[in-house]
Amino acid sequence: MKRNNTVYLLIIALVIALSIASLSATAESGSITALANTTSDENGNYTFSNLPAGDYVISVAYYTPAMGGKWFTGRTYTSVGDGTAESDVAVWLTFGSEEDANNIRNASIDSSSLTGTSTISGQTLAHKMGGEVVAMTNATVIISSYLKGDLDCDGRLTSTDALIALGMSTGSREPEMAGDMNGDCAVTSLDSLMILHAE
Ligand SMILES: [Ca+2]
Ligand SMILES: [Ca+2]
Repeated sequence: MKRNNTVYLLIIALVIALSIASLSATAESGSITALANTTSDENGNYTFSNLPAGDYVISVAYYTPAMGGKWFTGRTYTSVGDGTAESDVAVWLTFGSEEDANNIRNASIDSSSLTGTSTISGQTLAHKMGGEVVAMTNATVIISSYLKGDLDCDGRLTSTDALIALGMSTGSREPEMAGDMNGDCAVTSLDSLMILHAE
């Protein structure tokens, strides 16, 4: 009887610990720290300069009062070498949530690491109904650095990230290019293995 009680208490403690962990994960997901922000021009062009070599994610938010007011969001992963320029990095926008758009628009900026000489530039684009490509002008564009393979965004590569990548490779999760370790533009079980080995 006593042993049963102990097991019961342990299970309750585990459930509470897991709930707290998931709560704090939700609370953190809203805040984004970016290296820089800008607004795309009248042709949808954006440029970020003074970047050090590294892996970057570019996030875009756009609002249109048309159709009763709609938010668009988009994200592109890219890398740049030391002192080089990556041009034509397109960010494709689709209908997004107001919450995601506001997280991008309200991102806090820490530009202290912008001491490099690399440049990333491109266009913010969307497909009109019917497939025609349009440039999204005056969209909010932010750039953040990220650790390749860190799919739970905790700053480390662990077996959790490998499991998430495995889920992406089997189609049970939406693939994110942050999980593409070998740069072949797909998340496969090989990427999952590479994350596990990098641990
Ligand atoms: Ca991680
Ligand atoms: Ca890959």
